[in-house]
Amino acid sequence: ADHDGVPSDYSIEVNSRNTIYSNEFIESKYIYDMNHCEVDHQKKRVSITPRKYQYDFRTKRQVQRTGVMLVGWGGNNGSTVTGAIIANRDKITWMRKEGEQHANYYGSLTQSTTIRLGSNKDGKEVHIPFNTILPMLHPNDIVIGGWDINDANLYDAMRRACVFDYELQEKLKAKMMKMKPLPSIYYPDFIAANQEDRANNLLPKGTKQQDLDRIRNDIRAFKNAHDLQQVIVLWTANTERYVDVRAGLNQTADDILRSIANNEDEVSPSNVFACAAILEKCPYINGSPQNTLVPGIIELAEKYHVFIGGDDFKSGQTKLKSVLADFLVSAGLKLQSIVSYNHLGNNDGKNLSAPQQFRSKEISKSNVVDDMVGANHLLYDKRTNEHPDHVVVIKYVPFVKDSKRAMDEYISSIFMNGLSTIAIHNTCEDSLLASPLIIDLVILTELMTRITYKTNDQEEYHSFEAVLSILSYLLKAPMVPPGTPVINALFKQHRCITNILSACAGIAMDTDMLLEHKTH
Ligand code: NAI
Ligand code: DG6
Repeated sequence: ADHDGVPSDYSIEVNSRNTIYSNEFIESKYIYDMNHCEVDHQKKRVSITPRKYQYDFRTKRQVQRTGVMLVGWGGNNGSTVTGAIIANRDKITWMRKEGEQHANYYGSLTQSTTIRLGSNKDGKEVHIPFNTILPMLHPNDIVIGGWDINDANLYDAMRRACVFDYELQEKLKAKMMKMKPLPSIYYPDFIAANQEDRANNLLPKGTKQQDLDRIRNDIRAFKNAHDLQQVIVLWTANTERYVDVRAGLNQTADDILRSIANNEDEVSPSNVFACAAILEKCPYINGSPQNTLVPGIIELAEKYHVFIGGDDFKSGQTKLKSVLADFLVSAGLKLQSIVSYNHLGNNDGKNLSAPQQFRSKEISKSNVVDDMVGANHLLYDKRTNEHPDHVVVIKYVPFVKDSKRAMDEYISSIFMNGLSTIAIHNTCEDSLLASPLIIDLVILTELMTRITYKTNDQEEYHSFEAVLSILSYLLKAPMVPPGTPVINALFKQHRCITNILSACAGIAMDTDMLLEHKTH
């Protein structure tokens, strides 16, 4: 074999003056090379000045005892990720017509992918499991809890989801029956009216300020009950409609807290959850498309030095789109039209059958090729803001349940104005795609809370920006710190994660040049 694969229980050690290990930290020095460019349109010249920046990274080695509180715990994603973690932790096996099945973490970047480190003395490529590059939380150790407006216990929720095989459901029954979501916040105006009959597990009627205080209390109680060092709050509840964004309502941290105190109608449940998490110094991740993380909440997170991330898990169709569009445009083919159809029959599909909730999803699904198109002015005329037609259709078809159908057509202009049409059909359990992303979001967010950096001119170590753009790979409409570029192309997003983690570990990052095999 040309590869030397390293098992998950190996640790890595970097032999370099630039990496120092102590009991508490892994410290690395990293030189970041960047080209500063000046474009002089009059002289028709680009002048480039390569510059070097030194970063000192410091990663705490001790993984924190971490819990995740899912908003929408009793939903398809919530019950699927919970059952999967228990099944993996308890090494559950089950039978179906194809034979015995074993629990796994397929689809998880941190658990089921590898990173190429380099070559050994025989010239064999050495790959390590992703989760060995730096100390990382193991999914089996994540403590799960959360809220749902529906009172089903997690066993009933899992049965309702129709995702797992019957025998697996029965083997999970004893543990999942005992898990019950906490009562939650329900402001009917924000999710589809067709969800009303689900809302039977609600906080006592009160003001939005009382809701905020109760959610904060729940977070504290969960942290204490499980003796946790870190709690991450993650929204996997129904897609809400967009909230208005305007001065006085939610443009600043003071605005949003005042709006909650004033019981403003335009404050959504997810706004309240995000504020509660931040005020409790817990990272908040938005797995749905709505614009929860309004400027005021971003400012609040910055003020409290708490990480936030979003929006909307990037699971199947969009993940492929962010590869295919990148492939086409990078190949010099002019992508002209993308039409994406979905039909699905789960509760998410039912909620999205209402226009305002569909609109939130349509926005997050539609912007995912902008960076690739924007980066190629040879194909797309900047002056006319030329871009491909892009249409997204979602239909609710109850019979197919969680087994979502995704059909896409991509049409590109090719050499000498020929046309190339690519059609794709994917059938897949939606929750089996989203659940590993929830796991990765928790693991990477926990890791980021242990990493600090300083540059040459800084005395103190700092955390990364509050908006965790490193999570972009996992999200359809990645949030980035205000004024910074959004990257949707999947492999750029992937390299961003592996390169930052390599820098923190003090490892030379994989440039894919393989010069050692191309030179004498
Ligand atoms: P689901 O409808 O099965 O689950 C959502 C749960 O949230 C329900 O149990 C509902 O009762 C609960 N809920 C609604 N409002 C709530 C509130 N204010 N507080 C607490 N609980 C509340 O949906 P599913 O399939 O689990 O998806 C969850 C979210 O993730 C949706 O917004 C969906 O658009 C998003 N998503 C899903 C992806 C997937 O592949 N499954 C991918 C990308 C995003
Ligand atoms: C139908 O589009 C329902 C949605 O919630 C999607 O299933 C979900 O956003 C996943 O979309 P994608 O494009 O990442 O597969």
